[in-house]
Amino acid sequence: MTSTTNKKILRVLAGERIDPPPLWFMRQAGRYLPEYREIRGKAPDFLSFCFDPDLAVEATLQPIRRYETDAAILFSDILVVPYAVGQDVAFKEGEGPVLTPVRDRDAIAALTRGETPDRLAPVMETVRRLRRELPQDVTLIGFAGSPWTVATYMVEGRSSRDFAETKKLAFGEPDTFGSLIDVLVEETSAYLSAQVAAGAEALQLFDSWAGVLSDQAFRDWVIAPTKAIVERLKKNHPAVPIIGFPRGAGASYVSYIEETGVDAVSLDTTVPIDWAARTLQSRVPVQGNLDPILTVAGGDAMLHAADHILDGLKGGPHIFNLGHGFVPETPPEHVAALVAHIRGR
Ligand code: 1CP
Repeated sequence: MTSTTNKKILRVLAGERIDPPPLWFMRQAGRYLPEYREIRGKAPDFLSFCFDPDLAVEATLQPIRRYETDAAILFSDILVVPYAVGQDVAFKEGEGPVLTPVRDRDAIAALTRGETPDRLAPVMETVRRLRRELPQDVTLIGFAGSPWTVATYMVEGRSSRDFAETKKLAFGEPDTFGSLIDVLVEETSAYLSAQVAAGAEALQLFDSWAGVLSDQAFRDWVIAPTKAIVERLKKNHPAVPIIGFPRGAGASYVSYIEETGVDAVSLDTTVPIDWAARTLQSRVPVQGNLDPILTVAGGDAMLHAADHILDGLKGGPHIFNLGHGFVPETPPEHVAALVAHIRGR
């Protein structure tokens, strides 16, 4: 396959095999980097940080300077969408996100619709500036959370282990829960479309909690809304590739690929590489899936695991990445060693 772009990530997403594969890392920016911790205090809270284009651009560029990753991912968070529809969202130090729960028809009806791109204008400014400032071979990836995952935070009001409130609503009042998912499909599509208009060249949908649902619920709350978002984006921006990340989906990765229309999938840590090569990579380009904790351990364990992934996926289009984001304890030197190892093969 020939290509007119020098951006390796876009070439792989278009189906090309490149050896060694291009790479980027989920949560490549953020707390494990001393240079991030240094600028984090310049904003009063995390959302203000995300909405300050000077700081968000700088945070996005930090890992590019360190490792020359092949993609930059916009520095923001999936919870800016609940904020944009009018929910109270705060990030409490050491506690994570805290939201005023949305659990009934009235609360869902009270959400603001149709204003997400305007309310998130500072994020669009960040995207525009990044497109100007990034090296020309680096792909700019925009992102959003998928409706199911974002809905868990909106309904629970915080991070959860069992998602009991969200499941109670989804199973007990599917029409009510469906109306929340509909709002999220609409607003997330508009938000991602605006990111593309501002300069995002590829998009990733993070469905971090896709793996906690039974088969039918997965179809209703992961596949159907993702398909609706992909359809809307393809109508406006047919050439922009969409990477889906249904973390923990297991065997359902297959129906997710076949039914949503995503252009590529990000593999979580638990997906067996030989199965992924046979069953998933034969359908779409794949990204992943090093266990992020291996980058805390470092050394031979990390490099051998990376080799297993590189060898297993070398027969088709592959973007090297993690199976989930870096944790704050990750030594940046381990990441530098991993990048050198992959590029030196
Ligand atoms: O104080 C701080 O500095 C806040 C820490 C932090 C950071 C650096 C949060 C809070 N979010 C982020 C950035 C972020 N989040 C990015 C951009 C940077 C990059 O990838 O380099 C992205 C893509 C996200 C996405 C995100 N946020 C997800 C999906 C991916 C995943 O990790 O599963 C989720 C679930 C969130 C929610 C979130 N944001 C932050 C916290 C503490 C949480 C809760 C996580 C949980 O429930 O376990």
